[in-house]
Amino acid sequence: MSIELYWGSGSTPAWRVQLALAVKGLPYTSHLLSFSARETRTPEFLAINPRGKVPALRDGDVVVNESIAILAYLDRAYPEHPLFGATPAEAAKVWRMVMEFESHGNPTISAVARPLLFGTWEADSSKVREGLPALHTELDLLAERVATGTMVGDTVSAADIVWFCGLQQLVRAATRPAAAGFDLGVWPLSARWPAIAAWARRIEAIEGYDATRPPHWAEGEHPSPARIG
Ligand SMILES: N[C@@H](CCC(=O)N[C@@H](CS)C(=O)NCC(=O)O)C(=O)O
Repeated sequence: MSIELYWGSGSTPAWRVQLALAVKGLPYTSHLLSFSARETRTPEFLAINPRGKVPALRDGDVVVNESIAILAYLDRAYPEHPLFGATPAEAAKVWRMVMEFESHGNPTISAVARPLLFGTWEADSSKVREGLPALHTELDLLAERVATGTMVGDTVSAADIVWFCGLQQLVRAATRPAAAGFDLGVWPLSARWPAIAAWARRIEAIEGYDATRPPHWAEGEHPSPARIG
């Protein structure tokens, strides 16, 4: 079967899937869709995902939407280099960390990052400041969880991938000029959270990592750091 991935530059859910494919060393056909050209809303793409969202993956007759479902599918279809642990206990821990990102990590990061990324930091300045203590608490917890190198077991799992992509969104926001007015205390990560920086370096060392980075993040007036670790 040949894997096809529909993705968009800067979509962290899509980045999760690209990283999972890199961890597993699976080749795929890339379909990069332009958000600005509304390529996620064409009849052809809506036939793949009626919600018009990337990532979407096709593998022969199987079509999967939703990044975490795609990771779970890839792990069942291509078990080498497991993403959801090697034992039932590890699987439970990976799922717990993934769901903690969705329930806690993502909203906490978004509260601070989104106003900086989407140009609303002036109107939302109190929300950004109020979000900082919770953000620092999440980063403290993440640092504890990655202190041994990876979140679960000793290989990169779906938990690492999901948290890493979320962290990337935070770093992109924290390295924007507008962030200077907020004293986020987040960048460079190594200043306060060296364990997180070391963990990020490990993920950035995955073979093929560079090809997974959102292409447009390397461009423009304020490119994101090529490495966060
Ligand atoms: N929960 C979904 C989120 C997918 C999503 O929101 N994708 C956004 C990009 S990050 C998208 O495709 N937006 C395009 C649009 O709404 O037209 C997942 O994890 O796959």
